[in-house]
Amino acid sequence: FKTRRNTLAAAVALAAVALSAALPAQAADIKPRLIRFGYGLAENSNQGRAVKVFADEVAKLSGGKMKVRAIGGAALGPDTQMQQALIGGAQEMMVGSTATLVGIAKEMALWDTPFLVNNVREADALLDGPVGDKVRGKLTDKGLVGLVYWENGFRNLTNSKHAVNKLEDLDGIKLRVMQNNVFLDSFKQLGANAVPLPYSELFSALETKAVDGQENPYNTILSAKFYEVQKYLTVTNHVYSPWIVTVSKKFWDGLSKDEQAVLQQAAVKSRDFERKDTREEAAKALAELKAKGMAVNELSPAETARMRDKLTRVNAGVATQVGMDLWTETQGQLAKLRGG
Ligand code: TK8
Repeated sequence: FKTRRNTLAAAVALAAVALSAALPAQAADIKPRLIRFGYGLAENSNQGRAVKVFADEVAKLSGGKMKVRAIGGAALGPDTQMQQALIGGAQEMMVGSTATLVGIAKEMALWDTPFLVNNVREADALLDGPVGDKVRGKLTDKGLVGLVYWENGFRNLTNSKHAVNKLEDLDGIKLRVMQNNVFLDSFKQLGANAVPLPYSELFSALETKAVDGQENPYNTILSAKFYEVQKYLTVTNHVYSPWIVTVSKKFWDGLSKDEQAVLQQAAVKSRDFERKDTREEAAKALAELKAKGMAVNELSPAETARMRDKLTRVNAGVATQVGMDLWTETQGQLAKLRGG
């Protein structure tokens, strides 16, 4: 009952936002606002570029009254710290991994399911459809407003020890994972020595060999210069990771409908830009990583199948964690998308 009421409230709020969005900035109810927008990656990354598009669009739509101050490189702290700052009202906005939100909304674990989607078409449909809306809506109760999902991307494995051609090659590899129980379980199942660490500590952990490896999309391996400290890249595509753009609910509730509409519209614009930009970069990134000296290998279909097998137990755990209704709805939508 409680959940249904909240979902409804979120839907109503978004509908109201869309209605008033046609007003020109001058006529609209918009006051000067400063929005501190934190993110973890470098300014020169797909994340940084999309934050800039968001900031420019907010300025444009608000006639320059609403200012977004973009603060990258985890200068405001790791994702979990920024989330708390948003909840407390000390920071207005951020973008980060959905994976670091599972402690706040357990349903976010849905996106951590290994091999959940096969391609970006399925990812977009799921994230922008009713399932994605429902999961995003779970944040509202917890002091966060989730506006849109961006693409982080399909994750691939890197390490500094040796090429990973089969599951057994993961034995003894100390692998950094995100601070998230599904990722931790997954890589333990696969035989790695999985260590949770915030992203902000990752480069130096790799550099000092505190950990041997990590997993992230090509874009991040490139923009974060992981190729400087990681020799081997294995194309695993083991999970598709989204990012989510969130607003402090305390801040959001103090905004007029028009101001909310500005943020909502700019978020959609940034999402569309970000996905396109990320996909273009990812398409070229592997060749660049090879040129930077990484040794790249693809996991064979047989080894991928073994990996999936090992992770069946993890999937069952996610289903329990997010609830059977949501899990069944997700599988239903995926079956439909696949023409089943
Ligand atoms: C950046 C992180 C990053 C994620 C990770 O803040 O932690 O490995 O993939 O994109 O959210």
